[in-house]
Amino acid sequence: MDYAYDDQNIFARILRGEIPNDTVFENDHALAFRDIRPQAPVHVLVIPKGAYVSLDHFARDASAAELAGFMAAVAAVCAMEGVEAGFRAICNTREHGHQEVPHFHMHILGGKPTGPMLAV
Ligand code: DGP
Repeated sequence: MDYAYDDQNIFARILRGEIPNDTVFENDHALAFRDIRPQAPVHVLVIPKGAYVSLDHFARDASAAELAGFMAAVAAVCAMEGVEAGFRAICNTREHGHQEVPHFHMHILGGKPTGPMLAV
């Protein structure tokens, strides 16, 4: 699999500080910020700072420190955002997964029941 990375994608530009974002949490390897089109009271995107296009790319090529840093950011967001009642984590991937932004991101959605897993 060739994971060609477009460094002009919107999240790459956010990471470079070219576009503002509503940051929730940041560490050495990940950034978490509010989705611009929230679909739940809590809708946070967690992204790695490295150039990874998708979950499978990140899972294959990220270092142990990057993997740990990303998961630490997920834990921090969940602790900060009051999702004790539960949440949904989504990683849309490529065409069949309806991925719009080609930089790996995990949606954390919560603050209300999120419905059945898929509506196709
Ligand atoms: P998807 O690639 O389909 O998993 O979703 C991309 C999400 O990114 C979508 O929910 C909207 C969000 N988004 C797109 N552009 C921006 C932006 O400039 N800022 C923020 N905060 N979110 C964005």
